[in-house]
Amino acid sequence: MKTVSITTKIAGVKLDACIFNTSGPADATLGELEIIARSQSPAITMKSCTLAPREGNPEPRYADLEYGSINSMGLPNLGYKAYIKFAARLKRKYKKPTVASICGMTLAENVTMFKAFNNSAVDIIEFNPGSPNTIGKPIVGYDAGEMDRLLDAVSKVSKKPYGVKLPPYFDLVHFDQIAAVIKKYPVKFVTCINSIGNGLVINPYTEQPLIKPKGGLGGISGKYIKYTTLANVRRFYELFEDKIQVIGVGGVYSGIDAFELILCGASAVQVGTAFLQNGPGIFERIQNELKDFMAVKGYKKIADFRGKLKTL
Ligand code: RRO
Repeated sequence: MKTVSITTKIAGVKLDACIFNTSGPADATLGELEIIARSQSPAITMKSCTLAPREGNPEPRYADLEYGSINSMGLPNLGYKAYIKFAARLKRKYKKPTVASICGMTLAENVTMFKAFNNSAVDIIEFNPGSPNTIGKPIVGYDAGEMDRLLDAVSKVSKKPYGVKLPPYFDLVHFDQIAAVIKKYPVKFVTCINSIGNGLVINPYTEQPLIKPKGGLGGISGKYIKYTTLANVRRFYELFEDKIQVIGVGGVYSGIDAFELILCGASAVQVGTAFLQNGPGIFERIQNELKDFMAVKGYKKIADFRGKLKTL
């Protein structure tokens, strides 16, 4: 077993394992981030941040479902300055790479935050134009023109390696359009996928939705979305010809789920709902399951099978 390695590199930053936490679940406060720091997650990804602190949407705004979750958190976060401080502290104490997630409300806000993170302990920036839950705001990642404008602006100021967390795409033309925009800029990776936006879960007994914001509409995550994750990872891996890395997230509960994403081309895998539902031990469990499955297959490192999905 010792001969199996699951180390990886994202944007040039070495990770001791290829399974880590995604931005969003239980990563908005220093206490929550320290729980991730003490787990086997090889990096610490922080909640998407905005210029000013935000309370987020009214509660209830999250519900566990049989096979995943629905959320309309509405970006509750402490404001970017808090995450600059947390990153320095976490780095000193735990020596793990930190990932900041930036989700500004306007182009100017995004530019301000990218500039500020240049002078921080953060190792990697994940730009998040894919949130489905900001009331009154469209999902920016579905507008190729707006993506172009934003990437142009942030690329001009960012000195840290950065990637983009994408919403899920469903139409092959949209993959082509977004990939063409991303290729124009020094984007190091894409993270596929954010939750599938604007699902509705209702309780037939109470005749009410499960969550309050937007009449019950929210992002769907967990096992429901794994096949959309696989398709998005695969398509972007092919379109980027491995020149821009892909991180897979969405529906990963086991080592075999992670294996499948890597087989489709992912260089690393993030865990969201499964972390919320199972606690921080999930990272070690998935890593061990992945190593066990690789040993069965005779693979010694993720490069042995990454992207090598066979054809029929
Ligand atoms: O905070 C949220 O409501 C949220 C965000 Br920023 C996101 O990117 N994805 C999501 O499912 N929820």
